[in-house]
Amino acid sequence: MFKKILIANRGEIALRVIRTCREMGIKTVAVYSTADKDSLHVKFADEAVCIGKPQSADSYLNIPHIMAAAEITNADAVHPGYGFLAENAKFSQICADHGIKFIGPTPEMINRMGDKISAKETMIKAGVPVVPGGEGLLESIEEAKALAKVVGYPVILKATAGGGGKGMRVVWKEDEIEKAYTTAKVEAAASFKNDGIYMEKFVEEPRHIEIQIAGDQYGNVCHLSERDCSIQRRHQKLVEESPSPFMTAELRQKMGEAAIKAASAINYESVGTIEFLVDKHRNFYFMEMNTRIQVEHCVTEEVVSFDLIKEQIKIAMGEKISGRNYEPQMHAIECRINAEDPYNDFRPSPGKITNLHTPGGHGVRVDSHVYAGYVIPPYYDSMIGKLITVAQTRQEAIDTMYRALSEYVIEGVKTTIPFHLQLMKNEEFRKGNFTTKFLESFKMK
Ligand code: MV4
Repeated sequence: MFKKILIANRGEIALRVIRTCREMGIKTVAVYSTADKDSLHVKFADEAVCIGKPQSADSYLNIPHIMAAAEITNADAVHPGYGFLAENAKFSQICADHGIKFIGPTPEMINRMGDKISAKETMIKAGVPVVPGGEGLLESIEEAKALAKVVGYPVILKATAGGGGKGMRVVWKEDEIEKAYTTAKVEAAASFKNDGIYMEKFVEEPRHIEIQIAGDQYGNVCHLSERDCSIQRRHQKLVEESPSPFMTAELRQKMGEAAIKAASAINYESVGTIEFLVDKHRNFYFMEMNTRIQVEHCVTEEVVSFDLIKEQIKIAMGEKISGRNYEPQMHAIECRINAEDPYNDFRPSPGKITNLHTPGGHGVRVDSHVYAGYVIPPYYDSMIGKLITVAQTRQEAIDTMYRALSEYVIEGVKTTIPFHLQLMKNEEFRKGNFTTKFLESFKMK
């Protein structure tokens, strides 16, 4: 049993973890940068330790400072949240070396999935569908040209150390490949200190559908259905929902089975997500595995009535999972409320929240760390919170979302609320007719 958990994160996810710890009777330690001294996670935790200056590298990414905070407070375990150190194999290893349980996967599991070529090889061996393409790293422009002829244009070049969209190049015809190969390699080297790239067939206008899974220390793995995350802008998700409007019982069965195979292949322990690309014919392909709790975990919680943070902590304590899969019983939608100006290319808008009114009522959940008078620091991501609605049907969840967005008052900073209000009234969105390209043509009125 954990008596005390240190939360190596900030913002809404730190608060989210503290809330579950409270319910489980586990004491909490917050860590914070000097920019976050007035944050709610500091006030809500049982103890709080300042770990450095505002820049993430000096605080939330500073492993020695976080380990020192864990040791002086005598924490049994560390919850990394998402972002920051959540998928840092070195941090997971250092926690283990210090006898502090990292609430997440082992360093080996993080590394297996962190390198995209290695992840893809693992999936092929496990019988999980992957996008057709080359096996392993590209060694030369000539090899890239020859391979593209076999795979067929369009193709996509991806960084093996990448993920989340960085360092990718789509190539439509042979005369573009030389430049794409060179720029992808340079970008990969600059972003990841690893210039390895590989090739896949480019899947046009896909949907992004991911399967939530959980695995315990005894080899049991289950899935908790899907989330549709196709509403993204420059690889930033803005809206997520479950179930996916594109899902069928048959596809869920197949994708769920594939996700379980994927996680079982690495004996995955903790909660995690298998991301898939789904084409218009409902062919699906493994894209990446996220070895962490995700921002959008709440929509799954709402449709399967499950506290994923509690499950994650119980798994880390060595408890067994039930082993059965979970189907959506409701429909949930999440809108990310960011301090960004949707009328101005979603430009960040940090600053003081001068007035705040949070929506409520039937079917409404708000996960947020802000309050009236709170200053959103410019150093971290711009998320103010997440608004989640749940209802028996998608139409009702959308209508509740529109109503809740209309009640939300955030003054002092620009927010994404006007964008979400317009999206909830968009006919194609309401019909469930969208792919990852949807927002490219969406215009604010
Ligand atoms: C792709 C693809 C099409 N074909 N791979 C984007 C993030 C990274 N995880 C992989 N991504 C993509 N990989 C093949 N073979 C299209 C994307 C993609 C994308 C995927 C999910 C959600 C939004 C996206 C936006 C642009 C491109």
